[in-house]
Amino acid sequence: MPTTAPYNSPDHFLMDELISEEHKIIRNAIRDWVNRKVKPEIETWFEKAEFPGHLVKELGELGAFGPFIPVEYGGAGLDYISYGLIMQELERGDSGIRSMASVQTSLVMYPIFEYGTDAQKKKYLPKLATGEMIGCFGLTEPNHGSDPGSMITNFRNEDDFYILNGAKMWITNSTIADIAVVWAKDEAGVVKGLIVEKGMDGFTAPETHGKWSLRASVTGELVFDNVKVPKENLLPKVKGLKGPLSCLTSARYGISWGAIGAAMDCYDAALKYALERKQFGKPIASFQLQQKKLAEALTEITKAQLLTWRLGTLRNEGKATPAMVSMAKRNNVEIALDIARNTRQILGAMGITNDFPMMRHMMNLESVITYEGTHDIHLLITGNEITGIPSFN
Ligand code: TGC
Ligand code: FAD
Repeated sequence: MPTTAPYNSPDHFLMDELISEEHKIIRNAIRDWVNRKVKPEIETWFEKAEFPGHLVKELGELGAFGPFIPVEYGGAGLDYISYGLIMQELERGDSGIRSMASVQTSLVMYPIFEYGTDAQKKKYLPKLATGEMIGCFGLTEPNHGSDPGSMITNFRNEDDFYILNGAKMWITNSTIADIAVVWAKDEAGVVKGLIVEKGMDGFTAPETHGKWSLRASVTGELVFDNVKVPKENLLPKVKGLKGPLSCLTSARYGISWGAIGAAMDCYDAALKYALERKQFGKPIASFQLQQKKLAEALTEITKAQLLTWRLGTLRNEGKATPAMVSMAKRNNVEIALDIARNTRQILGAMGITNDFPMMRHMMNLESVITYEGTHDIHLLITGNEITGIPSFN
């Protein structure tokens, strides 16, 4: 059975010396909440394939929605290290909980804050920050995933409205969202963002079932059949693919921290088990092969921590490039998935049960390595950065 020993965050390179007292207070508050509210019940929600909706308001109270959005719009006005630490701790609980907060923060609040009118900011941001309102982000389509520039969802002018047609797929929060930030092409074929509200005629959001990953998160479609979207719902300050891609840069940044949280949780569970479980009269932690797995996990967690801390510092200074974010997202999700697989083996048969978190994290991370740009796409972004030659098409 899982041990009740307290949680010790791996900090082999004394990373805590690189963050402020305020950062530690924020991290510890989220960590404590995850320990009390997420970890004891997440396996049940995951097994039922249901999103723990009662946690949304609490996430809002904790400041997990829009931490870097200014206080005047309901955010917490924090820096990007704080945002990263919040994502790390939430994903230590479950990738689905972090997904909820990532989407709300980086894919809904961020574009409204960056590209919206003052009226849009005042109308939506404070309610999104408290969790009174839930948002989702529609970019991916049934036939256009890695290549969103080829999207066919479109809108045309009609009096005071735009008429929106098309469909989005694989959308986190779709069925529970009050608003959707939807990326669609105008009559000239230019990608623009629209805020579509639940209840608009012709807008439906069916749920996607049968996922073996992110089971404690809602995923679904967004279907637009001649939806009349008021013209004031257009995000006026951006056009072209850089609109949605800049939101992805923000979310990918958070994921690069989040993945470390999942890896930390697996490492912690495996270390405690290895010290308690005996075979051949000795703790299995005394066998070199198990020490190798633990030592490699700690090494990769430490490298990922250093990478994200530096990335966060650069993002605070406005110097983090999208290609840097891609490298960190790609690396950290890969090491987290490897750590989930390797630490699961340390537990032998016990590792396949839901008494321990490895299988759940492993299954979740299969989505995380796919969404927000697949593992392949992030490699190609790095290749493009090195050579100056895009090889996407
Ligand atoms: P490309 O010609 O390279 O770029 C078009 C314009 O966008 C700019 N740009 C970026 N801006 C900000 N951040 C980025 N990461 C950017 N990448 C590109 C670029 O400078 C250009 O600007 P301009 O001014 O010249 O127009 O575009 P491309 O069509 O060749 O695409 C390149 C590619 C393949 C890298 C891109 O399309 C891509 O990243 N594809 C992956 C798609 C993706 O990540 N989808 C994610 C959907 S949302 C999601 O998964 C949410 S999961 C949420 C959860 O539950 O946590
Ligand atoms: P495809 O683009 O069809 O790719 C299939 C395979 O081909 C991949 O291995 C890919 O790497 C490879 N490939 C594609 N192009 C190239 C290339 N040029 N060179 C080499 N290999 C290539 N989207 C949203 O808009 N909003 C959301 O909230 C959202 N939430 C999601 C939640 C979950 C649980 C999941 C699983 C996905 C979510 N997505 C969301 C969609 C996600 O972003 C896409 O799944 C992802 O971008 C990949 O698109 P695709 O699945 O269509 O795969």
